[in-house]
Amino acid sequence: MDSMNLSAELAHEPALASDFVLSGRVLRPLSLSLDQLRAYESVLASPFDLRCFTTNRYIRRVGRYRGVRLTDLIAEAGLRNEAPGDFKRMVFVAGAWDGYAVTFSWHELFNTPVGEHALIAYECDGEPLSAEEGAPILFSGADIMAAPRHVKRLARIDVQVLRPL
Ligand SMILES: Nc1nc2c(c(=O)[nH]1)N[C@H]1C(S)=C(S)[C@@H](COP(=O)(O)O)O[C@H]1N2
Ligand SMILES: [Mo]
Repeated sequence: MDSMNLSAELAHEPALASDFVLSGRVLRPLSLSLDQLRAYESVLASPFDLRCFTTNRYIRRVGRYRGVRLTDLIAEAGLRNEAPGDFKRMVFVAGAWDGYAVTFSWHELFNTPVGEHALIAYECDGEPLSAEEGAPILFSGADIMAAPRHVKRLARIDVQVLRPL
């Protein structure tokens, strides 16, 4: 599915659903509620400054998110490599209910320190985050600018294999 379709489809979802799915080029698609997410092994992120990439406006200091590593969920779903080397062109498109989306690549997640710090967060400073507050939030704690990937109300992670040139 391309990102335009992703936005159109998600924009019609009823308000404040908090389940998200991991689907696309996987063996076992996952659909998880916030409660199910809480049952996984979790990690604690470091506080960070949130600054808007587009406007350069400082937004706020964000506390310590707790969440599940994206790589753990990908491992559970299992990647579907149909041809040798497919994973080298594999991307993870993470979209929210409002159509906002960011990408990760397979190499970035599994072959750089980014993967260790890419979390799907459901708690901040020990307090549960509600859907109204943005949960689940996909957050990339190893991004080096104060405008990290930070997707509120994550709805879907779609695993795609890009065409070679
Ligand atoms: N779902 C979703 N997540 C999003 C956005 C958005 O529009 N939708 N905007 C991003 C941008 S551009 C910024 S700067 C921050 C804003 O965070 P705030 O809404 O808590 O101020 O969230 C990011 N996450
Ligand atoms: Mo932003």
